[in-house]
Amino acid sequence: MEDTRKFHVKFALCGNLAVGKTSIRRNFMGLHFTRDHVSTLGADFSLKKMKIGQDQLNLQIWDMGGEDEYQQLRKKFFHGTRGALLVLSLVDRQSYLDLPNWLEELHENAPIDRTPVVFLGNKCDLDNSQYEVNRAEIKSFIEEYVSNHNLENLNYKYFETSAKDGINIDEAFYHLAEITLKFLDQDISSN
Ligand SMILES: Nc1nc2c(ncn2[C@@H]2O[C@H](COP(=O)(O)OP(=O)(O)OP(=O)(O)O)[C@@H](O)[C@H]2O)c(=O)[nH]1
Ligand SMILES: [Mg+2]
Repeated sequence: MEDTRKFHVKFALCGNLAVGKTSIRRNFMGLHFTRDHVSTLGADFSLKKMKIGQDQLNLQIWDMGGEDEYQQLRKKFFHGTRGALLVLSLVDRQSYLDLPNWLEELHENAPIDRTPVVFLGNKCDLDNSQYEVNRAEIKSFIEEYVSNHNLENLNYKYFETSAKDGINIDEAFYHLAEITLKFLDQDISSN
């Protein structure tokens, strides 16, 4: 039988204030949902082991505070990020409009051609009538970004999630972990 390979991998959860980053991390960690918004000060992190095929990923999940005033501080926390979960809230149009700023900030600190990103449209449990952004525009924004920057091999994907009801959270982390592992494999074979 093949030996289990172990990798230490850093993921970043980013996106505007109150889109649900901490709630998503908590759901992934098996913790209960809270209605209160306790804004993350600077950044916070969780550790979780994940099995992908034969491999074990020891994930460090960095959850960035969304406040503008933390931008300088976030730089430190982004360092060494191997994959990102970029979160918007479906009921907050500004969080969609600000996606380019987050991508710019991420890619100033992690190489654009080697850092896979998954996009999460969070709060999908809320009624459609409250949505301020639709799936088609999010998808076309992502497609355009991928094509403008030649990122087809990074397999960027969009998930609609609910941290409240636990919809698509595990799936999004699993997808990101799989893609990240491909790049880790390439790093090993090129060394
Ligand atoms: N209905 C619904 N509410 C959510 C969901 N996820 C988060 N919330 C609520 O949205 C608010 C903000 O959630 P947080 O997880 O603290 O957001 P955050 O992105 O970590 O915010 P900052 O740390 O301030 O940047 C809280 O009141 C949560 O209860 C969701 O999937 N559905
Ligand atoms: Mg938070």
